[in-house]
Amino acid sequence: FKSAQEKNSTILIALFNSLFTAQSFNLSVDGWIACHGKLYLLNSDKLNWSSSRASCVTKGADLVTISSQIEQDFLVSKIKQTHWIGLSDLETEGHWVWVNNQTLNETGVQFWFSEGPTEPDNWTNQDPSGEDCASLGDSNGNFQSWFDASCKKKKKFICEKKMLSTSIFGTN
Ligand SMILES: [Ca+2]
Ligand SMILES: [Ca+2]
Repeated sequence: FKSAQEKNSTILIALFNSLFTAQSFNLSVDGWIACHGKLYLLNSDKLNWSSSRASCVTKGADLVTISSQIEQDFLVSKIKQTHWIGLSDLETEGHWVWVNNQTLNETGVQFWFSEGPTEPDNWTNQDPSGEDCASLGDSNGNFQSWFDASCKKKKKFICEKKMLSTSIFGTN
């Protein structure tokens, strides 16, 4: 037989579980979409890169980190316009780092545009400070690749966060 204390903890755990499940469910209804244990939000507001990141952070998330072909393909299938992603070379020109501090070598995948002019090109014609922030897709309909762009540009953006509970989505 369980002690009263054990019973209380069991009830507490059950309460927490239903809370988390309800929250995950609500978040997915509120525009968060689930894929392989992560939740993504495609924001239709257009903000510059750092404001986009701040907006994700206020939602308990961050700009998306793309670390696999599966993740890239999933996001490509969801967008029809250019979106900011969580990749920049703001600290050191040419050294691209994700918002979770992983480098492209560490994640092992990169999907820069390479048909014709190769990205990243740190183009300075529009913004003399160059291009230090990465987007998935450009304004010419190339949604399958990454482009570096001026961080001051206003774009839609993708937030990502870990799923709080896998109980209703399975354990992938
Ligand atoms: Ca740059
Ligand atoms: Ca560029």
